Parts: sequence; structure tokens; C-alpha cells
Amino acid sequence: MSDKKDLPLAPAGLGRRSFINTAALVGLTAGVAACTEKTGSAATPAAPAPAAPASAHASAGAATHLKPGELDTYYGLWSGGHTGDMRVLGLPSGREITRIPCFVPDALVGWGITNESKAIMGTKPDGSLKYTVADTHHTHASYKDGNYDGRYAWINDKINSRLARIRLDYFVCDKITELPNVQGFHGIFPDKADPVDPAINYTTRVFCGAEFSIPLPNTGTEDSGKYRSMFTCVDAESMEVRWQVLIDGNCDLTATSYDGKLAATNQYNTEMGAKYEDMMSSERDACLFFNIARIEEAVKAGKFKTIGTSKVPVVDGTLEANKDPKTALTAYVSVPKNPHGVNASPDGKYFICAGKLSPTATVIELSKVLEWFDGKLEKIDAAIVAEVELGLGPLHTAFDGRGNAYTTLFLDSQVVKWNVDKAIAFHKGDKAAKYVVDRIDVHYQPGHINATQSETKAADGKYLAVGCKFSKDRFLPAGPLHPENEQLIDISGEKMVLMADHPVRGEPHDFIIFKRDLVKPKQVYTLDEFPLAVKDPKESGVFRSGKKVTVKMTSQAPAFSLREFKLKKGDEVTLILTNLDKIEDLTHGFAIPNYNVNFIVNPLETKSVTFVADKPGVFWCYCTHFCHALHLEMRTRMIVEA
Ligand code: CUK
Ligand code: CUA
Ligand code: CA
Repeated sequence: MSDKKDLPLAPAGLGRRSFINTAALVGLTAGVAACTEKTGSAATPAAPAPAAPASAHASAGAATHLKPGELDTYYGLWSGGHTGDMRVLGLPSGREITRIPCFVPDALVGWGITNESKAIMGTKPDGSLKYTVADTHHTHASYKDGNYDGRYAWINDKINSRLARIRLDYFVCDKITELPNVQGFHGIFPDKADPVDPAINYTTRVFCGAEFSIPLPNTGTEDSGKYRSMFTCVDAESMEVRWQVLIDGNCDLTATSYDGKLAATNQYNTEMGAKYEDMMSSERDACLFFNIARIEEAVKAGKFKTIGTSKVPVVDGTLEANKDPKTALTAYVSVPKNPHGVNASPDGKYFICAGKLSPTATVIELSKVLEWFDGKLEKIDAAIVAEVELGLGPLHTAFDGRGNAYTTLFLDSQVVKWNVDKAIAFHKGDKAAKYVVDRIDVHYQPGHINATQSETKAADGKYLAVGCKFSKDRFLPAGPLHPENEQLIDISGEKMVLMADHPVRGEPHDFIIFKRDLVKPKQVYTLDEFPLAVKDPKESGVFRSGKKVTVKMTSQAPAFSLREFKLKKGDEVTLILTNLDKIEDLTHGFAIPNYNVNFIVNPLETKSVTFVADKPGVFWCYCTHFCHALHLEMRTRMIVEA
């Protein structure tokens, strides 16, 4: 306790910690790889938190363990990283319940195999998938009245600039949009209200930040001075791209205000450098604000251009074009060196930008940003109400709804709990304001962090999950690839208490955690959801039109409606399967040997596959999902005549 009272050190006293140059960063990175155990370095302004009493750990640990049959109280929606899916976890147990495939084929559900999923994922003219790799980072859900409303969630693919939407009634991906004119699509955030219509207090847009700058149109020029980045707005319902804003610098993470008036992105490459030394050459970068109502007015008034073959309206958000606050669409707030996350406090007042290469967090007051847009604040940087030192490598921030923020310190391998009001008081000159409340070591090098209900008006400050990028010695070694370590921390008290470690396959970045009653998942479909549904076993059969053949079939445990079906070599076959079992949890599978077909049909679900019957022979199509005592007997013969 006592050592913490010394906090915070004045920035002037920080020495090497106040500023990370290229050499220091390379050195620190090497340190990450070499060390296997976190040491509370003497150079850390605050000594590591004293260990909580053993009893506190024990009881907190016990709280994560659910008895058999007990259900979790929170859902977690986790980005799946390289696997291109969204993972659904139960918390506090940390149990992974399912994975929702989005961008990458999935062999369990037949994602990327069935016609329906291929239509969502996107295909080339020859019918094959346009992309089979992805890199998901950020996941957020739709809002109403400042809280999640259980309609949709979204997730991004950074590699191919795609945004996927998940329906939270069936927990399935139903639309994917590829953004034009961008690369390195990274941050996403849904808006929380309409900036002009108070009746629209729910999500109608999703904002997307592009991290990399490219030539526009992309002509392949090497002259990086001509590269530009974009901020994109996607319609939450139609999933069509509404507009884009051409900007200086780049985008990274994204945040939105509760009144719907502002969105923001942190910028680490205001230098518009093409090499990392250039990207970190300035002492300050920016948090870039977007005036949503004005951008939409400009689009309506036709004040836009289009780029290349894209028809999306592009408005000018560059510095030069937005000097007059009265007409500006954007506002560039200066923040220290290569900031990372930007997060909205649940009281609706502040956006917090973490410093990454600066040991600070910057608190920006939204009402002041709006004053600047109204011409009432002389300098936009006056919207900064705190810039306080937290520790090395601050990345992302979560909130407990009691005025505290929790920021990950990547290089210090810590989470720091700090009080936003006290940080503002300290910044104003009250040097006695002890804004750092607690620190806890995490294992190791944390990136994203989120608390239960954190970025909603209903932040409840119960649990904190921390996505640690390195797990090192925390799990049994299983070859060279280490899992990430998701740690759960109890934040209900003054001090943080580490509750549990969970290995996760690489690599989630962002995630959200919300109360389980905010979604109403359905577990049985209705036949009407599917235009191709085979509603009655009597509709089954083989329907031929020249070489095109449609096979209609139903499943009801333990049988498919057709005992066999005959095809001719060279037929172009579309097979439609409806699962007429309507009992919850009664899922069947359908696999065709040597034809690369396998998919599942949930209760009353319909799926279809199309293939060329190019191999003559008898093929036992069998149920791949254990459904019945006669599951193994649940088969049908596909007979392809030569
Ligand atoms: S980024 Cu991964 S730790 Cu893509 Cu949200 Cu910060
Ligand atoms: Cu049907 Cu197994
Ligand atoms: Ca920079």
C-alpha cells in the first residue's frame, strides 16, 4: 500500500520511461521473448501490488468454478483471431460454448461448403470462395438506450477488409461486407444513437477504421506520400457502405459517443510513414473525431467524390479542408506518440486514448469537442482534460461504472486501475490527487481488456477479462505454439484479484462481456426462414432438368427421407436437406465421401450444396452428428452411374 502512495510520479521525473525511442522499443521486445517470468521492475513508478492474501485468491478462484449443471451469468463474445470466427464464452467459468464461423470455412457446420454460407462469404465466378483466410480483431454488439439490445454483433477481418454481422437470435453470421478503398481494416464500433433524431436511440451504423494507407485509387505507386486512409460507415441493417471519410494519418481503434454525435479513431501514423521508424518519428499523434451529423449532411448535399470503381460517397476529412470549426467534419486532437485503444467511458463524458509508446493515457472531454465544432472552444486540444502517466505500454481501457478505468500495460505486464476524476484533478494541478488505485501483474503482455458491461451505460464492475498475448509458463507445453492466456480478474472490490487463467487458441484481440438476459437465443428454426425448405418428406426426390439435378431430402432421426438416390456421371447436382426434427438439440450431419461435403442441419434448418457428380460409384452419405441410438445406421446411398 505505502509504496503506491508515491504515485504518480511527475512526468518530468520519468527518465527513460517517459519516452520510448526505437532502440528502447527493440530492446523491450527482445526482453518480452527472453524473460519467462515477470519481474516487478524497480524502474516501475509503482512497485507491483502486494500479493492479495491467499484466502482472497482461493475464494475468488472458487467463484469461477460452476457446479455441474450451473449456468454462467455472462456471455462473452470473443474475436477468434486467425480462425476467422466469433467465439462465445460463458463467464465467469470461461468455458467456450461455441464458435460462430464468419470469414473462414468451418468443417463442423459446413461453413464455406453449403451454398447459403458461400453466398454470405462471397465467391469467385467459378463458385469457389473468394477468401479462405482472415484475421479478426474487434467484436461489438448493437445498442439500444446505451446498452446491448441483443440484435446483432459485428466482427472485422483485417486481412481482406471485411465486416461480418452476427444475428444474436440464432448466433449465426448472416452478412459480410467488403469495404472498398481500404486496407488493414481494424477498429469497429456501432453507433449508439442518431445524432439528429432523439427517437433513434439504437444502433443504425457501424464505423470502421482503416489502419493502412494506400494509393487511392490503388495504382500500385511506390510513392507513399500519396497514400491515404479512410474512415468508413456501414449501415447496420442493410450492411451496405454508406460513406467514407478521406483522412490524414491513419485509423486504428474506434469509439462512439452515447449521444450518437461523435465517433473517433486513434491515429498512430500521423506521420504517414511507410517504415516503422517514420511512424514513430513524431512526439505526438492524434485522436481523430468525426462529426457524424455534418458528414451525413455533406453526403446528402452531394459534397463528395467517388474513387475508382467504387460508388461509395467519399467526403474530405483532411486537416487542410477542416480548419474552420463551424464547417469541419473532423477534428484532430493531439495525443502522445503512437496511441493505441480509444474507449468511451460509461458515463458518456470521455474518450480515453492509451499512449502505447507514451506511458500515459489521454482523457478527452466530449462536450468540449462539441464546443469546438460549435466555434466555442478556441483550440481543439483544450478538450484534453487529463494526460496522466500509468506505466509502460498502455493499450486498452475498460470501466467499472464506478468512475474507475482499467488499462493494460503491455510492457509492464500489468493492469492498472485508475480513477478518472482524480486523474483530471491531478492534471489540473492537484498533485495530491492519487489517481492510481491499484495495480496487478498479469501473465503476460496484455492487449485487450474488458469488464462486464464495460462500454455500456450499465457497466457493473464485476469481472475483468484480460487478453494476455504471451502465456509462456502458464500452461503445459504443447509444442512451440503457445496459447494466449485469457485471465479473469475480480474487480468488485477496491483491489483487483486474479481469479483464473484460460488458454485460448491464437489469437483473440477484442471481446465484450454482457449479462445473459440481454440476448434471447432461439434453438429451433422455423421452416419459413428458408426459401428452399423441404417441408414434407413427400416432397423428397430427384428432379432432373437435363444435366442439372436437384435432390430434395429431409432428415428425421434415424433416417433420411431418401434411402438412395441415383445420378449420372457429369450431373450438376444441388442437394437440399431440411431437418424436420423440431426437438431442441437434435442436429444431424450430412457427409458425402470423396466429394468434400459435410455440413450439419439444426432443428428445422435447411441447407444446400452444389457439386458435379464427377466420380461414378456408390457413396454412403451418412449422418455425421450423433443424433440417435441408430445414428450409425442413419445413411443413404448416392449412386453415380458411369
Ligand atoms: S488491437 Cu489487438 S491488442 Cu487489433 Cu484491438 Cu490492441
Ligand atoms: Cu442423424 Cu446422426
Ligand atoms: Ca506516430
